[in-house]
Amino acid sequence: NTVAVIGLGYIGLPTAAILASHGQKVIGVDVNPVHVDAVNAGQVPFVEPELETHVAGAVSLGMLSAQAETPKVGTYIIAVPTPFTEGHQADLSYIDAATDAIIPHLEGGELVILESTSPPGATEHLAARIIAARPELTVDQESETNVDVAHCPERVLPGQVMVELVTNDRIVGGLTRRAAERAKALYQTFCTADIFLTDATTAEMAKLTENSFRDVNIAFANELSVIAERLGIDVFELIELANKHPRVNILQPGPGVGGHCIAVDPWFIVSAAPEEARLIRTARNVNDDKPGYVISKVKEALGDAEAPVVAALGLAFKPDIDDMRESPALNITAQLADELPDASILAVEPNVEALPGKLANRRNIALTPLEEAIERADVVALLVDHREFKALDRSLLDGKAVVDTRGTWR
Ligand code: SAJ
Repeated sequence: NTVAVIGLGYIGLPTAAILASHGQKVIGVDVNPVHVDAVNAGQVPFVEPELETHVAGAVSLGMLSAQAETPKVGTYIIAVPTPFTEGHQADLSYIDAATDAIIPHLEGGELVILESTSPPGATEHLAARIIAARPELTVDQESETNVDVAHCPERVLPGQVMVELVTNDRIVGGLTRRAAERAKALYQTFCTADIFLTDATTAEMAKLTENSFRDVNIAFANELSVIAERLGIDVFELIELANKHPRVNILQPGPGVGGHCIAVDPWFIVSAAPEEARLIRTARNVNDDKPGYVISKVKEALGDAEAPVVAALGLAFKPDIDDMRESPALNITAQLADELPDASILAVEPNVEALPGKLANRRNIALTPLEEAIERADVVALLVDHREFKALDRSLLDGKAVVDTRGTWR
């Protein structure tokens, strides 16, 4: 029984590789030829520790291959992106396209798993799409000719994916009990933790709830940072002390929330229940307002210096990675360059060799080595707590105005 994994990105490729290295024959499917060619060469087109070892091993054993066309197999896992539109609605077009590519191959008896993070109702939507195209099939009965449909959201942390795929508990939501049981049996081939069964909508909401919990908690920390500034106290000390309470566990403030998960998923809950999701919406707005606040602090620190120089430390969305998706550090740096046309913005990002496309065409931004940027800067803005910044010789900061959004140099 071969498994087709549709979407060879940050989640699909690790899932394909771990299944294949646990004895499952896997065909990876991707519309992007760069991903297909990389996988067939045993390589990984992005940074994720340990992943390449799994991919290379599985490809050389003939257990994993990649192609552009969706094949006819017994089990499908859909792991394509679910971005949101301008109006904060979930964009299901990638899921629809993947489903449409599967539909002609179905004859009953298959298992279709939606792994992409999805708004409530997406799994039922997928099933309805199958039935609309193929009314002779069923998805809601436990029979020989039934197509079993389940939602199994991933919950792995970028940077630790290969470990967390094995050790994290999982939630599986089936449109039927049998669909959930079959999906559980597949994930049990590599996952050593508990796998809990529920219905599809609860599974969808569980994933969104986890990321919203984190977003709300970070918003609380970000709001505290602005309050502390107004009161003239150190927010990092404040949180450290409050967290000494046995039932308090506040997260850390920063320049905003980035990545493609925590800054996105809460909107799926808001758009599903706009009247009710008041706290979740407000938290999103609090976190989205934080980059603007940081920009105002940098401008304040510059005063009316002529031809000012700003060192912007970090572009990634979190420490020690090269991922810049939805990164507040990247957006702050771009916006500083736009709003301060006479300033030189010295961007420091130890994890990349060139400025990303979004910054590359601005004449007043230059990718600069750390010590040179600090030496030349009037204001140093610490946007990401990369290990190189934590290790900085603090005496280099003497006489500089510092906006330390992460509390790294307290
Ligand atoms: N952040 C803070 N303060 C904190 C913690 C995080 O400002 O105290 C910021 C980070 O700097 C970053 C953003 O939040 O900009 C998100 O980073 P993260 O490390 O919290 O999470 P992600 O986006 O890398 O991964 C999350 C994880 N979800 C949870 O921890 C609940 C991961 O388990 C999910 O699998 C992943 O989202 C996903 O794919 O949904």
